[in-house]
Amino acid sequence: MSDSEDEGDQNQFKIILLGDGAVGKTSIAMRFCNDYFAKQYKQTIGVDFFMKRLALPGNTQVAMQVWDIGGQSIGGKMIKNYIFGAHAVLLCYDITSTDSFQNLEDWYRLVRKTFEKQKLPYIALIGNKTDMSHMRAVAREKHNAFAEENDMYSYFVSAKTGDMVNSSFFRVAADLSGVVLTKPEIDVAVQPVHAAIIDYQRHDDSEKREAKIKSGNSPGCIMQ
Ligand code: G3D
Ligand code: MG
Repeated sequence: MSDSEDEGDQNQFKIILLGDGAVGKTSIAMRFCNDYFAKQYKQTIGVDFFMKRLALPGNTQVAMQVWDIGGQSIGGKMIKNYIFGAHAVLLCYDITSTDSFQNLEDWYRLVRKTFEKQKLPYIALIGNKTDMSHMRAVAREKHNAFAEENDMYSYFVSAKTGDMVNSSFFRVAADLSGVVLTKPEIDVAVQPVHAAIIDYQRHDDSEKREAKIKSGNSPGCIMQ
């Protein structure tokens, strides 16, 4: 990993993926950070975060810390602590599941509550599983209306095929950095510079969480 922990000279952003279980949060995070899609579903326990560096136009380096809330439910004790301090919140649903879309109202409410007295972070609506569009249950119009009403950015991705995953994160990184992308720049495949997985072991006392860095791009990155 060489000197990769030295984040001093670059922007580092905390990105958190929220949404119901099974919408594909872990798959999206893994696709982006490792370019990997796990066929075997494994419920995440605790919180993992994945790290990936991106080089944006204009020599801007960013480190994207992508937090996966694992099996935490909306009423979970720790969830607000995880959301707190996020630069971007990605509200994820499965385009084949109406429930997962409707429940984003609650996830969004939780985000607003968490940032009650502060400026809301960058918020994006992510419709996942576009490879299953033949089974689409949430019309694009509904997606667009929800994003517009709430001033959210909007993306459609497939963690399975990888479609739009890198370009969406690239866009988020650029928006957070204030970098304006030209169309060809958006189209350029994003080359990973570095990816590492950091696992927060869950303890009863959140203050005492210890970060353990696991190196490399190993697909065995869902811990515990
Ligand atoms: P979660 O982290 O939000 O709980 P996961 O969701 O990433 O664990 O994914 C839940 C299930 O959806 C998994 O299937 C996973 O393979 C599947 N999945 C995730 N993203 C996509 C996608 O883009 N397209 C399709 N077709 N499936 C996807 P299983 O069968 O293991 O439960
Ligand atoms: Mg998961």
